[in-house]
Amino acid sequence: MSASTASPLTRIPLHDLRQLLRQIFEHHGCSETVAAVLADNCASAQRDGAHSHGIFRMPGYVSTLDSGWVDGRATPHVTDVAAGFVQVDAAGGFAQPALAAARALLLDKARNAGIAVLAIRNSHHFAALWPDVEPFAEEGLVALSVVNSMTCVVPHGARKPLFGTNPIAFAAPCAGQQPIVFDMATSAMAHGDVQIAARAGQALPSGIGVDALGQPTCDPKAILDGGALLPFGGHKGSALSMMVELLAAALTGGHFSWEFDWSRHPGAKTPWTGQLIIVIDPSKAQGSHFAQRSAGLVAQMQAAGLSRLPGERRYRERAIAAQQGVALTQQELDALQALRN
Ligand code: NDP
Ligand code: PYC
Repeated sequence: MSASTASPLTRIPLHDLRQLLRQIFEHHGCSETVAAVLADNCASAQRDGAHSHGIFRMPGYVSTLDSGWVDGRATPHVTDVAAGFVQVDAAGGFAQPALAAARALLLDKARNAGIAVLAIRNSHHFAALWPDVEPFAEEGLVALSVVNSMTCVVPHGARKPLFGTNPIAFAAPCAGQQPIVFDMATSAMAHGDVQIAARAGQALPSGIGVDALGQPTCDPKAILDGGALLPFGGHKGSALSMMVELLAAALTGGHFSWEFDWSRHPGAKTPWTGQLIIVIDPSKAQGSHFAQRSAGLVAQMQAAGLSRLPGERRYRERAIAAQQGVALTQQELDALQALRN
C-alpha cells in the first residue's frame, strides 16, 4: 500500500484513521483490545510520516492474520520475576498488547528500583519501535528497546543472511522540549523501505544489499528476490545487530531471527521473535537533573551547527497532522476501506 503520485492526497482526522484501522483488525480476527493497540500504533506511524510502518503495513497484517500465523486474540501472560524484571509470554500474539499488559508493573518497578527490564517472548512485532519507548520519556523516564525480526541481513564478513533488520529505539526526556528519540534499523535500510523502493521502481544507493549471488546491487527487487541486506556501518552495525539478537531473543526466550518457519502459513509476514525494553528512572541519579542536562546537550549540538535532531522530522509531521489531519492518498484510503469489508 504505497503512495501513488497519480492519486490525490487527502487528509483525515487521526481519530477516524484509528477507527478505520481498528475495524480492519477486528474484521480480520483481532480482539477489541488487540485491535485498539495495533490501530493506535499504525495510525500514529502514519501521522508521523513513518511511512515504512504506517498504513503500508496493513495488507501484511491482514494476510498474516488470515494465514493463522499470529493469534490476534492472544492474552499475554505477565510474570513478576524480580525487583527489576518482568517477563511476558505474548502467547503467539503481537508484542504491543504484551507491552500494554505489563506496562503498569514495569513502570512501578522502574520507579522503585531505578531500573527495570521487560522481556517479551513468543511475540510478533511488525511495527516501528519508537511508539514503544517515547511514552516512557514523556513520563520522565529513559527507555531503550530492541526487537529482532526475520533473517534478511548478512552479518559483516559472512556469506549468508542470518540476522534480522533488528532495530534499536531510545527515548529520553528533555526539559522544555519533546523527548529525544531515535529509532533505527541496524541494517543499512529497513526492509519496509526496500519494499517501498521496489514498488516505486527506484534504485537504492550503493552499500544497501546484495543479490541472490551475493553480489552488491542497487536493485531493491534483487535484494527482495533471494538477495539480502547488509548491516549499516560494516562491522559496527553488525555487532549491534548481534547484540539485538542476544537481548531480544536469547535473553527473552524468543526466537532468533532465523529460528521460525512460516512456510506453512502463506501470507505470513510478521516475525515471531522477542523484544526487550529497559526503563531507567533518571531521578534516582542524585544531582544529575537529567532532563536539564539533555536540554543542555541539545543546545550544544545546535550551537555546533546541527539542524535536525532524530525524532524532529516526526514531531514536525505530527504537528501538521494535528492541524490538517493525517496524510494519505485517496487510493490508499480506498484500499483500507476494502480491507474492512
Ligand atoms: P531511518 O534511517 O529513517 O531513521 C533512523 C533515525 O534517525 C530516526 O530516529 C530518524 O529520525 C533519524 N534521522 C534520520 N535522518 C536524520 C538526519 N538527517 N539527521 C538526524 N536524524 C536523522 O530509520 P530506519 O529506516 O532505520 O527504520 C525505520 C523504521 O523501521 C523504524 O521505526 C524501525 O523501528 C522500523 N523497523 C522495525 C522492525 C521490526 O522488526 N519491527 C525492523 C526494522 C525496522 P526521524 O524519525 O525524525 O526521521
Ligand atoms: O522494515 O525491516 C523492516 C521490518 C521488519 C519487520 C517489521 N519491519
